[in-house]
Amino acid sequence: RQVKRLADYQAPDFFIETTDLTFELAADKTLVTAVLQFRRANPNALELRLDGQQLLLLAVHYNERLLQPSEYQCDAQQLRLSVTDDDFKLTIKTEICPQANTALEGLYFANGSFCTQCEAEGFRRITYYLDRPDVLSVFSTTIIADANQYPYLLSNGNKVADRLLAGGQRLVRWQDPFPKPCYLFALVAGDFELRQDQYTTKSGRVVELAFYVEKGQGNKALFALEALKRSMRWDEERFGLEYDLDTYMVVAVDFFNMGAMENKGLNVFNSKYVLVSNNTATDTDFFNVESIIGHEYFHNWTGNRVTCRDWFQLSLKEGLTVFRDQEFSRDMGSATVNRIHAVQVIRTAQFAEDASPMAHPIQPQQVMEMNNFYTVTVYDKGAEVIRMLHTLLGEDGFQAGMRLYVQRHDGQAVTCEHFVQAMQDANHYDLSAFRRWYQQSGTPELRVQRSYDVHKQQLTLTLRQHTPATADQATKLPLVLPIRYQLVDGERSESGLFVMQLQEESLVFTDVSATALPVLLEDFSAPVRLLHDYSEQELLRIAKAASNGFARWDALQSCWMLWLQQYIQQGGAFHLPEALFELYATLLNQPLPDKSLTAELLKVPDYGTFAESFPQIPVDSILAASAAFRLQISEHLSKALLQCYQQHSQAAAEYNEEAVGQRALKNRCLDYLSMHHGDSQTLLEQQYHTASGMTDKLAVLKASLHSEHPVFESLMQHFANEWQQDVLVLDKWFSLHAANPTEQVFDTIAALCQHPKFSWQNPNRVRALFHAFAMQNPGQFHRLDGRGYQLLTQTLLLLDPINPQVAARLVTPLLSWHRYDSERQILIKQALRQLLEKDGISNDLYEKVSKALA
Ligand code: HT7
Ligand code: ZN
Repeated sequence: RQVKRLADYQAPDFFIETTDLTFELAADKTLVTAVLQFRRANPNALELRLDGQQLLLLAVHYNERLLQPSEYQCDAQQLRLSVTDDDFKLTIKTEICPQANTALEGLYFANGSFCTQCEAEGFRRITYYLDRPDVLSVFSTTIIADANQYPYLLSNGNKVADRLLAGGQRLVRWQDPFPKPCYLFALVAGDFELRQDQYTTKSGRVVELAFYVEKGQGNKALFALEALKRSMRWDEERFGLEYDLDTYMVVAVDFFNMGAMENKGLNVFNSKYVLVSNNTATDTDFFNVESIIGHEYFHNWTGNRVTCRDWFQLSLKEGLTVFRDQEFSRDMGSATVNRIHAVQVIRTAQFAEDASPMAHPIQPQQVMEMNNFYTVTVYDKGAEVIRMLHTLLGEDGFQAGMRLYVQRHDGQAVTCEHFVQAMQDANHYDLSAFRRWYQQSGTPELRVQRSYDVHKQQLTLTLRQHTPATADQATKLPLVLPIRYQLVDGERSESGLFVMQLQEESLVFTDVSATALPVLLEDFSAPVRLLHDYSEQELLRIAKAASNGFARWDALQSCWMLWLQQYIQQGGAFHLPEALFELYATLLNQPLPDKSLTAELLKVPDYGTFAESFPQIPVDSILAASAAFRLQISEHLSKALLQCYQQHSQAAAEYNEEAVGQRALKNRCLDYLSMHHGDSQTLLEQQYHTASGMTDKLAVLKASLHSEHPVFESLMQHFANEWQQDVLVLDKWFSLHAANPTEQVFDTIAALCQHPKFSWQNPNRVRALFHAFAMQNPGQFHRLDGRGYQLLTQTLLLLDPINPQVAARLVTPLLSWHRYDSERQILIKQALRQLLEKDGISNDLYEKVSKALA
């Protein structure tokens, strides 16, 4: 199997100046005619090699001449022909079968609509092409389809023709004035409900906004439509970037491999990230819709106008765009809680990826299947790297860098190096050492040692950084670490930024008392693991007193790790300290103005967070400790929890910061209260039946599941009856079942696979069941009889031939077998071998499984 390397990059031999596509759409047989105007870029290139997969080639014309099969070579991957002219036209006619396309890459037909997904390398499943992001072409698209069945025929850019043809067919033609790589091409055809609006840009351009959603769901798109307008305004105000076409279309579809896709002028979204209403969606769903709508919109500049030279540069657009969407979300809601959630992603999923066989830098150096590199490292660590640049350069310096980057590279396909260079040039700031973040994988450890000189009243911090070897890279070098700090010393507080460059450096504070406490890495100013020797008392002091909410939360996180270790050492005899209960009582009696933050502070970390602090994960101890911690809190604070619950039970049935915070706090209390089965039954039932929205309903189900409350079964039954027809809501029900911590889960999952709404072809359904099982049910997934691992393995064997991209994402929890005890290691490796031995395993799955077993 073939591996591609960044080091082997070569500029294209040919460019495609214009791409004129005609689609004659039918679900079983679509004809694609591509008229491609080529220009030679490399005078020495004598052969043109076009990518193509799963295509039936019908005819090739060179200029106007029909080529004979002897004049070209065509195999399962490429169409090759010799060319001597500098400028020439190829007309390529192919046939594809959209309804057989269950991989959902290229052009597929599902749920009555045609839809495309071309990133990363899906366009080659539509026609023979130079399917690489550094070939930018001006696209025109003609779509011909049955007028009744497919009233909406959409593609990128502006509509330039629309007419009825003989035989009930309709023809629509689109032109996109902006040259683009083919991964940004999109086509959608179907029958939808349309919601429209307008947005006037700061320079006065009127943009037509159009959302195409399933019939009957139009009202559920209104929040997304408003979120789009907020994104457009925000990007103008914060980044000075304005929209550039006259229309912006969003289509929501049910069958989609990921969250959404930023195709030029025609975003395609997983319906889960467009359709929300108070009744059917939780506050988290609303948050996700706003953030993903923003993310795809922000790509118009960071990704589309300035795109990637090759796929090794994916973080150029994704890291930067995640940074932009995080900043947007932060401006729309609780800044602190947004940061906490982003940091949790890094500390759990990203640190885990660094420790896994799939470890890679944000700019990967080699790839077998590009779809496997849409990772939390490229996206979220990539965003942290951009954030560090922002910290080093400040908002003004960062924006100056952005302006220079866009001005230099608009209309180009560039590398991460171009981005860093623009930041460097705009600020006259030497970023040479900083660049290492792009090529070095792994989680740096930053160890802090304190020493206090009583005579000089001087506190010295010795900082040492070390990045352990990763599966892909043995040797590591020191990195540039922007360390934001705050010194808490009685009434005095000093804050600043220390830029660490070397393996070991010192930070000295003078005129400070012996009890002065430095809070390091405020707001997680660098994506590292901080190792310190702070005592429980010191950490609780920060948790109580720090002015920065993030620092308070972070200190508590460190406390929880200490308590977990103590629990493991002492077993059931361990009791949480009185000081924690005092702190929690204060928070419950007088919540902070930011109630979402209060709810975060009151939370026992979840399994994934605890697990990530161990090189070898003590599954059973973590589960036992978490349950014990929750029980102790619920017992010690039952009165305060109930009071706080009651005080915050009247949140407005709206999505706004205050109401979201109230619900988060109330439902945190409910989660603890549900531990007392007898006392909480009425509370749970009452909240469930009188809930003014999905957040409160789901909170009841989660709490009763979490505490194995007998009311869970009957409420789940009620929920199923109520929401049978709404698949997005039903997905929540599937996931809850899959997270059932009892052995019953295996029979339930087997039964749910037969549910009329379950489909192996639909990624949302599959994820709802199996992602939830593997990620939210550690007790059953990691069973010592191997039943959990086998369930996932059998699922992957079935799913891989249907949708390799989704299968390869689901395999992730099996890759880190080395993180478990020897009994579990044997079981997981056995499961991985079963996968590898399967005939015809996809490249997607093969790359991950073979690395895990190497
Ligand atoms: N740029 C997109 C990444 C993507 C994707 C999206 C949907 C389906 C398959 C996909 N493969 C890659 C999404 C984004 O980051 O905005
Ligand atoms: Zn993106």
